[in-house]
Amino acid sequence: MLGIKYPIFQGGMAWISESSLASAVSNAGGLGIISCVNAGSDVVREEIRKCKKLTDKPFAVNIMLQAPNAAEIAQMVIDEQVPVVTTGAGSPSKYMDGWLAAGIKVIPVVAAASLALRMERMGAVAVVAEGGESGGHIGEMNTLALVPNVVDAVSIPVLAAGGIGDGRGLAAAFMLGAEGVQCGTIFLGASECIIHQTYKDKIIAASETDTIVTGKTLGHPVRALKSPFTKKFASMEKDPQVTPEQILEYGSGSLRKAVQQGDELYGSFMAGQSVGMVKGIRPAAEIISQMVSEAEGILKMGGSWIEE
Ligand code: TUI
Repeated sequence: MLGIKYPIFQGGMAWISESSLASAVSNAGGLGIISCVNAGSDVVREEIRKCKKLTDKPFAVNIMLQAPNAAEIAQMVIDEQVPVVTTGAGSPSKYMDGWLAAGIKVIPVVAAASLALRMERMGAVAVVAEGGESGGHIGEMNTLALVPNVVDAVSIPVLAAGGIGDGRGLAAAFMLGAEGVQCGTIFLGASECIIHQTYKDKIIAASETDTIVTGKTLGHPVRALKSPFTKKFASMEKDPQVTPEQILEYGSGSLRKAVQQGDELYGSFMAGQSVGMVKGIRPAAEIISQMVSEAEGILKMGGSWIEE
């Protein structure tokens, strides 16, 4: 459907996934995805053009629907003839008709089966079912229970996301009825990923229990590495003297501080629970080829679970 070799998407990560990472993933046979949260549409347009120079393979643009400039980006992807758009953090219904008319393949990220069904009816070609193991903004459901429910609700392909960082996760996703996966955290360890060295060091050092979800009281749960920032954020959420506006103000710009400055005090180092699987820095192509060969090995052994 997309003209990619392996059913592995690199999740759109705000401030992080730009042309360098996206083109590396696409060149390696996956689907690289450029994020738009970080910038005005002109900057994203430049990233799209750079990506087209760096790869002749398909790639996508991710639109975070809560971003203030989502409408502007929604038009820009039409102008730039981006072949595939993924969306997150809401329903893209108001942009769907325009994208479909422009021939764009739309793949919304959903956190519940009900939205997946609405998206299929609106013309989505696939959905990413993202569980709460993921980093960044998350829903309520976890991957193991979410994916089969989404698979049952729709007849378009489903990609599983959340907690998947190696070939075992890819094989498990197939067992749940998914046709592919989307991974974010594992690509934080890609050589082509532009995050600050401090961010990389923290990701490599972290184990699976080192993330925390904050923002539930604001209706915007976000998973990130435990840090001075998340500690302060969580304590503000518990303090009746502190208003939601003050908390939002404290959080504003925190991801950028982590990505660009490696700010250990005020940075939000977003990461999913698969962070324990990131053991070092290696090219995106190696991450993908290892994931594929590991999954193939597991799937070939599949019959051994059944008695003759
Ligand atoms: O969007 C994400 N993950 C993100 S976006 C982001 S940007 C950011 N966030 C906080 C601070 C600074 C920057 C970081 N991580 N994932 C996709 C996703 N979508 N997860 C959950 C959902 C979702 C939730 C509810 C999708 C649809 C939805 O439905 C709402 C509706 O209208 O039914």
